[in-house]
Amino acid sequence: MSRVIIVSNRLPVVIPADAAKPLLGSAGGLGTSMKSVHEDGNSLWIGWSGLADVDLPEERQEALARMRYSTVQISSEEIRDYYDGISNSLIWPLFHYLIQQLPYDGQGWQTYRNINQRFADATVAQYQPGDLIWIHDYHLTLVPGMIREVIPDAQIGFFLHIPFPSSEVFRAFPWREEMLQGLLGADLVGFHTFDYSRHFASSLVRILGAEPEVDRVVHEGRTVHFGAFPISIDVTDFETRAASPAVQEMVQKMRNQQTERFLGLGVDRLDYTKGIPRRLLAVERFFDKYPEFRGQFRFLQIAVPTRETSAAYADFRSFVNELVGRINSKHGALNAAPVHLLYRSVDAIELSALYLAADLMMVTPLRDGMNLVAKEFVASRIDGLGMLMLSEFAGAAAELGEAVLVNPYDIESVADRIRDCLHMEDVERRGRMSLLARRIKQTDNKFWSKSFLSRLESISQERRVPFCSPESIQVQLTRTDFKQPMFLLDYDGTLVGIRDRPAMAVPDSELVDLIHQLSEKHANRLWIVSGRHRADLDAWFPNAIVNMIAEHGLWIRHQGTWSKTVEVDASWTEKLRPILASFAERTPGSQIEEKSASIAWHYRMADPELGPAQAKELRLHLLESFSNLPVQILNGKMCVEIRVQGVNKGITARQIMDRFPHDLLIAAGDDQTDEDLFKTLPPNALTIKIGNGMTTANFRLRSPAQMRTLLRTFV
Ligand code: GDG
Repeated sequence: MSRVIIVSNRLPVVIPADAAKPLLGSAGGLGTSMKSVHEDGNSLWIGWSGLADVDLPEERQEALARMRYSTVQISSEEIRDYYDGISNSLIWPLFHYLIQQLPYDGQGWQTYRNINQRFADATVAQYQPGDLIWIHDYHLTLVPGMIREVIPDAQIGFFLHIPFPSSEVFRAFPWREEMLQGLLGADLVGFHTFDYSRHFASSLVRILGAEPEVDRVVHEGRTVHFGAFPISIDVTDFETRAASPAVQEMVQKMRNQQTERFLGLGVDRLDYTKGIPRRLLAVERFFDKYPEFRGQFRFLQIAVPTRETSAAYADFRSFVNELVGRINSKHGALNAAPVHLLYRSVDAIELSALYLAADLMMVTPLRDGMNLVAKEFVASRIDGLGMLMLSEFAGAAAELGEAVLVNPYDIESVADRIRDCLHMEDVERRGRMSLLARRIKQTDNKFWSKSFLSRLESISQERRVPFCSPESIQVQLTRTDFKQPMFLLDYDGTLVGIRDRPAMAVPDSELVDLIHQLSEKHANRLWIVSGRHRADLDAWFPNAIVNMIAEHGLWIRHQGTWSKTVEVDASWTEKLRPILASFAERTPGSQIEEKSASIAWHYRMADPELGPAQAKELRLHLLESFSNLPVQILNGKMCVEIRVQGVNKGITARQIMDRFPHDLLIAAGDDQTDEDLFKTLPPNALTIKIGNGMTTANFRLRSPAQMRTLLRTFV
């Protein structure tokens, strides 16, 4: 396996400010899950030390280097904008669907950019060819794109540890395009669940106008893959700890001290996404409805301090405290409080003992990317007992279906489910827990990291044709001694931009002049090679000096006269017309275009998700029902075209090339029909793809404007 460069906001160590004190391991989802990758030995971890405005002493730096950690420095002012501001006050609540938590100004984006650039620079500085780069989480969404700019061939993976929200929510993010562009710098973007992956694809369609498939999208000539890679825990580690004498003794002690029959447990960072207030309200409601459980059930909430500098979190803490006070005064007795809130973290032994001692584990976040506590609880229950209550809104719910799933907003029902869990028969409890345990054992954290990294490594290194400039193509040309260049130029998307309606793509006078000048200077060697109906091209270039191939090669206009290249039977269009008409009817904004030997359905103006979905269905339908007809189905840009077989741009271009002498071929195009042309040209031809997408061309330009710049040099 190649070396892995792990890049995350924080390094997984706590570095005491006092240089004399030793480094400590830090708890937390990301750190523990990536631990196995780092422990395998062939990796380097880049991250912030956790100490702002501190230059680490040399011995510290050396100790970190020995552990293969490399630090990125961030000042406290930058932390305020990049970490507390954009990352935790804007992206965190928005991605957890808590739009009302967003601050009004959301300042700090420039700092977020700068820090992302710093992480990218630090990675580039350490990079060696062959490395796999794995970037983590919402603090660093721009880093993939920034690294890609400098190392176009790098293998870059990105994993998001929080949910990716529905595109309807994501679109509220002020720098949404920039963030998506940043993420698309990766080769593989991983999420916890298929839902998040689907939301991401939807945002690509709606915000960038991209055309993703279910697990990939072509972006700037590269295929970017995305998908679900549910994170997990070190199951064996939790099982072993649960069986250890230290934990077993502690469990015994807890049970002996407990006066109530049942213990309920919550373990979370004290974050507003974790659903602690509603969980407490459900416990209150449970005591209201089922008073027989007073003195029989105690609920212990471990609330780990988090992001304490933020005002929102301080207010939240006092709100939770008040709630606990209210419930205890309502349902408590002189010597017993039914709810116990511990505002601190516990050590690993205590945590395992609590997981084992609990009769009911309540994991009821309002939203959670995955939630590892749920998995840790299951792994710790080596006795096969206890019950997990899990929010439908945690990513873990997609995997842990045998838990008691609840809607945390439905307090009444959560209260009822608490009672159901406590009353559950042991047979059912053991049945559910053993299925859960088996599942998480099969897919532990090693499985997670391996499947992500091997997918990243195996993503085929398809031929990458990067964007270049017209000038760099010219530089290549100066090395060629040519006198008679021949031009084979597609029209839509190559000489003019793609328009919403095909009829709007009229050439401007600058283009008409350019084509006239080139046609004059290079007589018989400039050809517009288009899929358009000949009537359109006739109307736009009436001057007989311009030569053209229309309808994908079916018609040729030379010196103003049209001739057909082959005789075709197009009676099959009769059969297709009603089908396309029904799709046009069902897809507002789409339309049909008819040519002599083809018929096309355009969906450029349709809804950006409905259009492509209908196109897929239409293609399937055509493949199933018309496979016996002599037709070919083409996937154009936002268009499905059915044309007669045996006619394509390449076949007709060959006739032209044979007929008119030339010593250089320059062909340009933007879609699949132009690939037919590129494929038939000799290897020394200069082929140019305009825009994104797979291609066999040897150069790629960004836009028709760049193509025109190149053509001007031949006038
Ligand atoms: C983010 C996403 C996603 C908690 N209290 C103590 C303690 N912990 C440990 C738990 C667990 C980790 O912290 C918390 O992980 P979660 O997954 O529950 O939540 P986040 O911190 O919000 O993590 C989340 C995760 O990233 C990974 O991708 O699952 O959805 O929000 O490991 O055990 N550990 C100790 N004492 C405590 O008091 N020792």
